[in-house]
Amino acid sequence: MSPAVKALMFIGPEEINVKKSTTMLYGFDNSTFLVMISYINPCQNGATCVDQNFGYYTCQCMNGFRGINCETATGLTCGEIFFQDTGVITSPNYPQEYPPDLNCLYLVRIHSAETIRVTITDFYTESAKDVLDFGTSPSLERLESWEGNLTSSLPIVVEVSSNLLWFQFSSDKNNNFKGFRLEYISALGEQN
Ligand SMILES: [Ca+2]
Repeated sequence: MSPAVKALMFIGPEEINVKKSTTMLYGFDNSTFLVMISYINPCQNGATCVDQNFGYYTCQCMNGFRGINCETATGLTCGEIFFQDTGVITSPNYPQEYPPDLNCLYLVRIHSAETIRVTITDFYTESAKDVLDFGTSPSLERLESWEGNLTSSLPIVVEVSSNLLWFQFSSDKNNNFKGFRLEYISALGEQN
């Protein structure tokens, strides 16, 4: 929440896009009297505030949020629960481009498994914008996070001691790519 300081100029009819003022400073520059206003970041939920002309701004929302100030959670847009000992999870439309504004949650629940191995066989998303997060239950803590073009690092293998995995895939509003494909298998699945 670092304040951005801009010259007070013109407040037009789009008041909803004008930053809330918190501090006023006064000063002289030659013979011109300047009024400065310190602003707080009006963008919510981790969004980035981008200054526009005349004191206006826009918010670049984090994945999963929308609205002028990114105040609205979009909720889940897709997902699936997997119960089998082995399976394949892909991004929507794979290997075609995934849609924008995704917030997908995939769960893998193998009741009697002690370990599950995940192998990412394909991964290409927009760097820093379209992200696959990965963790295990009961903790919602993120264990891994992948984004960008990981083609040269494939396959990526992760083995965890858990019988429940979660993957959350989110994309922003533009620049869509092929997405991801991963396989999971438990020790039970390997014995079959
Ligand atoms: Ca994107």
